[in-house]
Amino acid sequence: MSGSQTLITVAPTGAETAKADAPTLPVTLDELVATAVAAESAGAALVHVHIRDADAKPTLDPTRLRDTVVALREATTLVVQLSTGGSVHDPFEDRLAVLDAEPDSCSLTCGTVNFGGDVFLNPWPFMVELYVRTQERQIVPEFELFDLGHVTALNRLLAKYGEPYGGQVHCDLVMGVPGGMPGTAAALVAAVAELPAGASWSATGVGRSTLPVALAALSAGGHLRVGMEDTLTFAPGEPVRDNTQLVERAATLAHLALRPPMSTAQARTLLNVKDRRGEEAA
Ligand code: KMH
Ligand code: ZN
Repeated sequence: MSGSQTLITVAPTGAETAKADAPTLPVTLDELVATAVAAESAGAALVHVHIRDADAKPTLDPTRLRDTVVALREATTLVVQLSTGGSVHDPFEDRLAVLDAEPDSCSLTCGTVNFGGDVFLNPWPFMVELYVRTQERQIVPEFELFDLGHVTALNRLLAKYGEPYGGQVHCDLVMGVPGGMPGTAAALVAAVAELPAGASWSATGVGRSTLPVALAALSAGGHLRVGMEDTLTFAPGEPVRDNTQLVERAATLAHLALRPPMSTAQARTLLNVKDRRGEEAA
């Protein structure tokens, strides 16, 4: 599936880090839009979005989500992907309602996983409900795979409920979460071997597994996800400056691999996202 170019996803915020602990974490809409603009210039083609409330706490507020999608579409040509994972504390109904904001894409995690001292809940009935809604709403799901068993659940989902909207199965291996699969080349190869034929995939290494996972992904034909949702340390003892620094490093790696960053137009074609640009005013 490799293709000749690399889709770089930026995941700028996440739900776990406090602004006080990472001052350049984008938590306001203005900060998020500025981050997205810079990320697009640096080579990103997709933005994976978590938002914060007025107190910089994670939220799935429907109005804020919709405003965020509109603002990102106005300021960039990035594929806009909303997180349906939210934080480990978000109720299922709120996570399902994320689709009302009409993003191009949404995350869909294929199973429950221990998440440090918490549990990230994704039971089968929730997965099914979310998947069917993506098909009805014509939103491209990105299947988040935190563990090898999640790949099994993905294959089961596709077998029972058919292909995703757009027809392209696109996955992200989220590796190195305390409780999920390790961020190693061996784990990446094992997971990729079980993906459905023709699937495209990126990989994310959390924390210190960022670089090993990125290098393994490039060598195995995969795409890259980077950002402050996953990585706050650029090198031992050196905090990440900002999201742009991580996207620039990913772009450099992609160029070194002779698989340069994909444009946003190419990403839209790869994922077959519905063109919703221009619909916002309604
Ligand atoms: N914040 C994690 C509990 C997703 O965005 O879909 C879930 C997460 C996955 O980040
Ligand atoms: Zn996320």
